[in-house]
Amino acid sequence: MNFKTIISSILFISAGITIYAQQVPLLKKSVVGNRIVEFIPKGFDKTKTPSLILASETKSKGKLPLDWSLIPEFAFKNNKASAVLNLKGDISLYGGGEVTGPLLRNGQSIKLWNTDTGAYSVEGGKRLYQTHPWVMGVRKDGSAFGIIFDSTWKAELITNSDQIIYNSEGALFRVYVIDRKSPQEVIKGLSELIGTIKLPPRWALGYHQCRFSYDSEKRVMEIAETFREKKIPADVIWMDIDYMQGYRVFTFDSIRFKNPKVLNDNLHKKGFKAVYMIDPGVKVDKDYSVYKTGTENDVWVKKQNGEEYHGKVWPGDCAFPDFTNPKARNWWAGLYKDFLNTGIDGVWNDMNEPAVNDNDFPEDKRLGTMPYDTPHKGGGNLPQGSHLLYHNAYGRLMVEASYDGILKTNPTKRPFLLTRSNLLGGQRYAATWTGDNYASVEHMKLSVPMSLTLGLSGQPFNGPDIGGFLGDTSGDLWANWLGFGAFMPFARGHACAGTNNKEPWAYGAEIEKTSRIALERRYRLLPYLYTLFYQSSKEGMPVMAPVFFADVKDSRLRAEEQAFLMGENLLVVPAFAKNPMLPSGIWEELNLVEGEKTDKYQAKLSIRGGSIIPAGKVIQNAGENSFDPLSLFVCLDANGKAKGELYLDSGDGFGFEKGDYSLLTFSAEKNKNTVTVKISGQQGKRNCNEELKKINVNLLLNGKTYLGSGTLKGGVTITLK
Ligand code: NBV
Repeated sequence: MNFKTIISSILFISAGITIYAQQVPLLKKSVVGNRIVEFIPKGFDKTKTPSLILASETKSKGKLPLDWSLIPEFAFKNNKASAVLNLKGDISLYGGGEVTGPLLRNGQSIKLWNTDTGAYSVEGGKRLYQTHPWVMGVRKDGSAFGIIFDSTWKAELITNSDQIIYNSEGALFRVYVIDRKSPQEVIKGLSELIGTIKLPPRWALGYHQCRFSYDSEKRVMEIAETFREKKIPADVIWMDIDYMQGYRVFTFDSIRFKNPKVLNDNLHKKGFKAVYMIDPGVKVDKDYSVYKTGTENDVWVKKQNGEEYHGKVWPGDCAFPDFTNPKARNWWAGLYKDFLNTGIDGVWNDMNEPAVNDNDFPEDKRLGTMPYDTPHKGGGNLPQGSHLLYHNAYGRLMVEASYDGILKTNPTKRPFLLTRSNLLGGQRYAATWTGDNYASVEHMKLSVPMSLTLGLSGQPFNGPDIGGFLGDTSGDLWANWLGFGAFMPFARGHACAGTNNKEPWAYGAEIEKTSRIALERRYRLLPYLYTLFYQSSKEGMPVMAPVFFADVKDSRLRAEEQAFLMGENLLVVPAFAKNPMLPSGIWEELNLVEGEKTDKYQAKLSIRGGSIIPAGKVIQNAGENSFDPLSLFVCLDANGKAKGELYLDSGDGFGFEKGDYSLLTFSAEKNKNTVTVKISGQQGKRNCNEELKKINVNLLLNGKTYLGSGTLKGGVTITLK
């Protein structure tokens, strides 16, 4: 046994005593994709550790390449399985999903036990709402690898510079290792295993306004109207729990929300969409239809003695659907029909760790959920199992059921679902936000690495509560946060009950102006953002990417976590950033709307040499026509060339799957003193000649802007003077 093996055997530390774990030999190692290897330890049993992470079962495509060096070692002791990957050389580690702390994960550890953690206070922020047993390593030369521990058992993930250690509290599991030439290729490999997001409706990329809670129809309409009066772009108003009748899910308060259909219609007339919250806990009330039908269909989680498990959440005593059971998922999906038929556009699943407020059992009073030994029924591909196995998958299974229900109700619309809890791979069903942050500069800064890490863990559609959820928000904090939050994939302002008003106009005229500018910039960039989401839905690339993606060999950039990239062509430097490490090469400042340059809160935007960024005009909601005209921002590389893409379709529905979309490739080339910009490729059947009648080109060269305009067919030629 060498030193490393001894260390990797010391995996279990209980009550201060170190117990040596038993090494477990490999049963099978096989190639299951392009430089993706599956490792199965001897003794692995699918009925003890089912996969809830992979999008589909893998197929063996042959034996390991001879040069393959990344081989995990498994161990097992006292019914607890673990795995270690020994690392060689200087490696930058990333991933782990929803985490606090730095972007660069060397020397970090997290607990994988989905937890309701206000202000990220539980266990010093090491335990959050989601589980992503995934780590990516980037070597000095820019090549990279990633590892999935395919398990949902309660666990701990340690990322030391020389070892990645995963200690679970359950049975043996499979491991997947991807080893490719760049981190981007590794992320693609990850999505080959866990799938990608579905293309969201275009409106979901607009600005979202939320509060716990806009507590009456009247207040909701006031908020919507104020956005339009003040010409601050926005797409969505959110209904938090107070719209419900006594916190009963799938009901509406009979006084304050007595006419949801009328409310939703009125919102639609103003160009808004309406998203409503649904929690998993169902009030125990024999006269409440959801509880009644749930009981009739035998869907509830039951205790070992066969009685219904009850736990306290918002409505008092609640029963919880056992989402491991296909019958329960089906029943749950069915509840969305009448609910959504009131004109609701999107759903927000909260508290689905599941958070339970009253548990009190010896090992850890703050685990905040049902007891470990609570049985779950399973069914279909899922075995019967304890809460210790299924806890981390509860939110993921809930959003699968919710997604199905939303799609079944409105089969011609793309579902929009937001979830607080999830599991690696759960991006297939829902977008996410980073839970209950605090209105502080610290949490504002933290929101960048948190979102980046989720993006590097297969969840590109994410963002924080802009402005901070808990505590009062000052105008200064709000403006700073929105100044860069406007460029995050999911952009929603939210506020906890009892805190100050946090709408863009709540802080006086100056900050209102700042907010308008920030959101106008986002809305001008919607064509680019939508294109990024399209690409992400195809290949899994993060929409918000770390700066080191711009040059994976530049070791200076590996820890940069103030600035970030939107796609790979737009650099965003938040106003708070102090001495950020920025990529070298050609980058030109991008200006989009009047007033942004003199506003101290706006993030600085730069476009990368060699790229073309498509933009629209300022619109008030994503449903308006962006393209009159289409603007192309062009920044040439050292060879005088640039290229870029624009994806467009009807913005909702599934016509794009049958070809009703257009993916345009633009290219620019400098020849002596002229630069010509033209379409160099087009995919899809959508005829966009009418939509994109006119093109304006902004050529950004050596700090100057050259303007030109023309048509889609004819292209644009600019003469440099
Ligand atoms: O439903 C109320 C809140 C919600 O606003 C927040 O975004 C969630 O993370 N919810 C948690 C319940 C508890 C809030 C203290």
